[in-house]
Amino acid sequence: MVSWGRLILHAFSFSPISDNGLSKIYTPDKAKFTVPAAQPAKSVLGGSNGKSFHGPAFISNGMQALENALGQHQQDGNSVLGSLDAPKLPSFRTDGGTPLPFGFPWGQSTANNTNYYTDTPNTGVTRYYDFEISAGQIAPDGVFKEGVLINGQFPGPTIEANWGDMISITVKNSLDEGTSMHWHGLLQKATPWYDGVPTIMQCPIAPGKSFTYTFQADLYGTSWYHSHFSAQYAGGAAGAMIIYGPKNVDYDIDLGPVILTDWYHQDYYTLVEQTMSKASDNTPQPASNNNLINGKMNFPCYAGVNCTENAGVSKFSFTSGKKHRLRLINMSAEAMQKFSIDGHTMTVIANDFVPVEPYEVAVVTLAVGQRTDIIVEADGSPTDSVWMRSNIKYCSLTDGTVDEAVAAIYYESADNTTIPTSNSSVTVAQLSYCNNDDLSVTKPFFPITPDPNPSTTEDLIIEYRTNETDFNLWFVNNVSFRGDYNNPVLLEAKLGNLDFPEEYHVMNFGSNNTVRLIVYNYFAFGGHPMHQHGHNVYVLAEGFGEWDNTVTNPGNPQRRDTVWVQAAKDKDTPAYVVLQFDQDNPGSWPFHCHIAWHVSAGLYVSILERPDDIRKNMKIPG
Ligand SMILES: [Cu+2]
Repeated sequence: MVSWGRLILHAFSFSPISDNGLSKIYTPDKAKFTVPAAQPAKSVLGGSNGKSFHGPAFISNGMQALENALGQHQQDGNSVLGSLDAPKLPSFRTDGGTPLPFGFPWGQSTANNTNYYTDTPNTGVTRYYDFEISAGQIAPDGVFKEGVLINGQFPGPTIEANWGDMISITVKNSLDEGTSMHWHGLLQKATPWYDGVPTIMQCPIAPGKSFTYTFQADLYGTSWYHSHFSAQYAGGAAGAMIIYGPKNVDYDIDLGPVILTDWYHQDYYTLVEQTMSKASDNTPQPASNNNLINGKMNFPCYAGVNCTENAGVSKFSFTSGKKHRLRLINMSAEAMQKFSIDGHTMTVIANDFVPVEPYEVAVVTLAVGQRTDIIVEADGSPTDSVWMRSNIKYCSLTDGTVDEAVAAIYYESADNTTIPTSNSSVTVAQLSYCNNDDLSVTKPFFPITPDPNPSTTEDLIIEYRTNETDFNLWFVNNVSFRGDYNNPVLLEAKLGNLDFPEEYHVMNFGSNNTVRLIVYNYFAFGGHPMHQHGHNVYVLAEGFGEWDNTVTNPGNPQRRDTVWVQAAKDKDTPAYVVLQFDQDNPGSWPFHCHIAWHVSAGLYVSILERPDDIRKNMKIPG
């Protein structure tokens, strides 16, 4: 239900059909709603050969030790993640002439004395990386497939920088199709042309060509980078990006990235074709075959699959009595990940790039694109071994064979080949609750009060419909996005061309100081992780039906860059989230669903912010 009061107000304050892509007073066309094709019946857990395996890691029955049948290189190429050899992370980088005023690269800034949106330090240091994107054979779960690799690795290399460093990355495209790389969550305040999105601010990097992105690490914490070309990242073209900064909580050991990925045995382009098939073909959305932690999991191999049993799960080490930081990143194509560690509670210290007042959870929920940093106190005994788990059974599309990734955690005196026997105390109710932590508990550590009276408010209505040519597409306010690789929005805006084809779905918010977006999801079969480029958004409220104007924690609401909007209750009762951002970053910024299949089918808008500034002041490198 839309808020009629506000829409009528809009009708008086704007021309009802404006040329800025706003205020078209759109109401959902419920008669056109499409019900997605039914998923095939799920396999029994473990698949047709499940009786040949035991335990949550699907170890073949003869095996009584947790050993990796495939070598690290066969599983994940050149990646070192997921092995006990993976390096622990430092508090910050000290190489490359890092200055340490007052003992830290960022000087006297702390987590609670500095607004990181306005006061990024300048370290004067640049971190250089060379990435080559190429196709290559990997077998993360023992099933061999051609992945899209970065420097021959899956997951890709971990970027490490200090807050305030410059990062310069030359991306060489050795694929036979285009590519581009997006640095998820960074604001790109000085360099909006290096955000890495084809059709919005750059042309794709052509096969055989290179492109250098140079930008500042303007926020700190845990994030990732990924190809923003088609659904390439679902084939593997993604990695962790760690920006060291002030700590909001003390801990002893940084275990580094814990990357959670739903996994598909088919190539990503086959899956995109599947999602884009004719509506009358009644093809279901792709279902994942497995789930990975740091690029590893076993698969219960069955006849007809090119597969190695006991391929290997990831292993981590705990030191008893110490506090460990784990940097959880959901790099999935579709899955909402429900993460837990048997017998251990977790303290959340950051969501996305926003440190929060610490709070305890039994399960961490991460929608696609989201990150959560946790502290886990190793309060077991020195010989303990326990399972780490990430479950996708209830809130995601799986084929049922494997619906939970596991990894082994070994305390310092445990045998590193022991099969843990720990059990999870997480309940089905917790695993089937398909939403992030309540907004009332997620309070940013550095408080900011948003403008209670935003300059403009826009409703965004999400629908799933069959179009005139028999394709099932996502619509936002009656437009399904299609971009043009040759005419990126930012470059057009620089030229003063603000008349965009409707399917670019440019929403020109002009020079408004603050923008409020009320996002209504009318799709009753799933939610959407909505990712805002160029900003952290305030998350003011969420719920079902019509927003009652109540804001959660109005003095300091949750902020993040990827916000889950739940599934609608039914076609008359949408789910909503109320978001707001300050227009302090001139540029063209995608706001899109991060589910790979949804963004491919049009769930995408381009927010054009301060086009006058872009035209007059922006110096875009040629
Ligand atoms: Cu979506």
